[in-house]
Amino acid sequence: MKRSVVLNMLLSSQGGFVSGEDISRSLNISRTAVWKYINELKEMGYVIESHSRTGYKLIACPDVLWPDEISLGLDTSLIGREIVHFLSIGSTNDKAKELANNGCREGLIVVAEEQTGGRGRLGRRWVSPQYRGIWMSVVLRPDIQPIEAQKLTLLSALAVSNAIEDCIELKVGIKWPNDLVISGKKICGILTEMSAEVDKVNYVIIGIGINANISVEDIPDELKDKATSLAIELGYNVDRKNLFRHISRNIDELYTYFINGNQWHDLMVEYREKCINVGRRAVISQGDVSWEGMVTDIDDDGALIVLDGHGEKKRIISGDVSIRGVEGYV
Ligand code: BT5
Repeated sequence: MKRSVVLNMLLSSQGGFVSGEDISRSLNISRTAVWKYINELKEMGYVIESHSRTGYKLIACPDVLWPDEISLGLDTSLIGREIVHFLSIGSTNDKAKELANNGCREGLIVVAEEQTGGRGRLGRRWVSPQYRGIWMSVVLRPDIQPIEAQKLTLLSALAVSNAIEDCIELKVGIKWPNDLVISGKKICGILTEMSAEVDKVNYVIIGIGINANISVEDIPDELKDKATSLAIELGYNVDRKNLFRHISRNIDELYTYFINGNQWHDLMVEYREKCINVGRRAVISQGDVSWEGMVTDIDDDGALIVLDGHGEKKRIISGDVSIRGVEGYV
């Protein structure tokens, strides 16, 4: 997209001026078209100084995940080759589903600054305040059996935890199957939804919610003891654009590894290392029934192996099961 190229030229000049002439020549567009793109960028929140003789200088970028900017340098093969952005939306998963039903390409990402109807599993609410997090959904079209789709949740949890660790110096743990935690509190949730026939997956939507720059005041009281954000843990705000690119790259890497038929077992070895549940007691809840046990392992299908009170091994598959620590969230 030409506007993105104009932005890239301004960003690359690192605070220097870029002449309208240079932009118009490199893009093969008129000076009026250059002016139009500059104005659009200004409307998007970019602060640009214009001088009739020297040209344009970028002074500041808005903290908004505009596709024009977050796609720059995104060298992925599949994930995020197309990005659809909203300042506010009900749920990015719902939008992604709609686009997938209309035949969008694999790897498309829907990202929003705010969700007014963000969803967790089983219809739970997902708090998604504006400009504070990364609320995104990825459309995948894997050639797998529906039963295998659960692997994509595990794969995504691993990819996103690696992406966060690429960007900040904190260890991220995985609370089986789909929560990412720092210091025993949740910083990210993943919601996998699928459209499938008996033996064929039409598409899978991976919805990812990351509390990047959420402040303590943004967290509802009832969640304060189990939710946190990267900014709260670090004491400063993170660069959401950089984090978004790392997430896309890490999912791209693990997903292409997976669909190319590589060793799933190797991913599970890594997942197990990051999983905070193994070796701990936990309360397993399924509908109205809850029981306590010792988590001993996760098998290669991603099922939790739990020793119940009678010393009997139970294999727990996610879905409608939730798990918490004996004394709290973890
Ligand atoms: C999840 O569900 O953790 C999946 C969350 C997925 C959210 C993403 S955002 C982009 C995409 N679009 C959507 O509409 N959804 C996805 P679950 O394991 O059911 O956890 C939900 C529970 O987490 C809630 O019942 C709260 O207790 C808690 N919660 C809600 N908002 C939270 C937040 N921002 N941070 C931490 N915990 C939260």
